[in-house]
Amino acid sequence: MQVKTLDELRAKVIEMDPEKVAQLTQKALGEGISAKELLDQALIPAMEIVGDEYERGERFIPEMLVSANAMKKAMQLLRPLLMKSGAKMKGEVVMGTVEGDIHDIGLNLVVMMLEGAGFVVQNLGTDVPAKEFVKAVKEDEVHLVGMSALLTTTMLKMREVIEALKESGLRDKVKVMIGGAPVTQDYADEIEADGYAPDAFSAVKLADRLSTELTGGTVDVG
Ligand code: B1M
Repeated sequence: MQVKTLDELRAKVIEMDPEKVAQLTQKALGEGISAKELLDQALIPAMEIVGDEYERGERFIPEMLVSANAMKKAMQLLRPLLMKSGAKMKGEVVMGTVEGDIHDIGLNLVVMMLEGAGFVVQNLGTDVPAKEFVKAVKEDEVHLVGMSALLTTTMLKMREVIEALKESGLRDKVKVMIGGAPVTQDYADEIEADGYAPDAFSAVKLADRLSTELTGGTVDVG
């Protein structure tokens, strides 16, 4: 039964049917399927298939967008579950998708998970230039800077953000974590980021580790 619902849900994201996606997400939750299972076994694999179809020329950008919106509908329903937590505030994170890049589904998922885990998150959104990250770190008691990139061209902007933090004398004040489909641990090492996470769940573990390294544990967040 559960497998059937997950199969249907995956299919409806691919078939660009946001209403049905919302209905099936509700149904799946009613069947006791967890938010993590929904993401890992239906929603994220569906977006991978959508991307593969686009790459093969079988799908156009507007269609990719409708599938993305279907996924967002599901995420609205998952949001309260992913954010349910009695955790204490662990630190402040500034998050954004780097300049030139408008992909925000992964970014928003990481934001929701971090908030659910007890971090205060300032979400700068998409297409964020280096100077905006620097401004946010300057203006607030920020502990972590999180950057997302989905394009091989825009991931290069992550290095610029780290360089801009160095030039502003802020690099040692924060830990920098990066992620997104084309990003790897090797790339994180190369640009001297403090960590890389392949998915939203490991992003929380990474943020916990980096935050503890920086602050020694729980901090007061204004
Ligand atoms: Co775009 N797109 N897209 N797209 N798109 C990809 C990324 C692509 C791989 C598709 C393909 O060709 N197979 C390809 C990139 C190729 C490359 O660079 N190697 C591509 C392209 C080419 C483009 C355009 C250039 C197309 C064009 O205009 N010719 C264009 C670029 C626009 C721009 O940004 N300037 C474009 C546009 C779009 C849409 C607007 C139509 C839409 C985005 C809608 C939106 O986000 N609001 C879109 C979509 C939907 C995709 C795919 C299909 C799905 C992305 C997604 O949401 N995945 C994507 C194919 C793919 O990724 N397989 C594709 C689901 C999401 C949950 O995963 O974002 O990877 P992801 O996030 C994960 C992890 O990566 C990680 O955790 C998340 C959850 O597990 N993570 C982090 C992410 N950030 C993290 C940060 C962390 C830690 C972990 O710490 C800070």
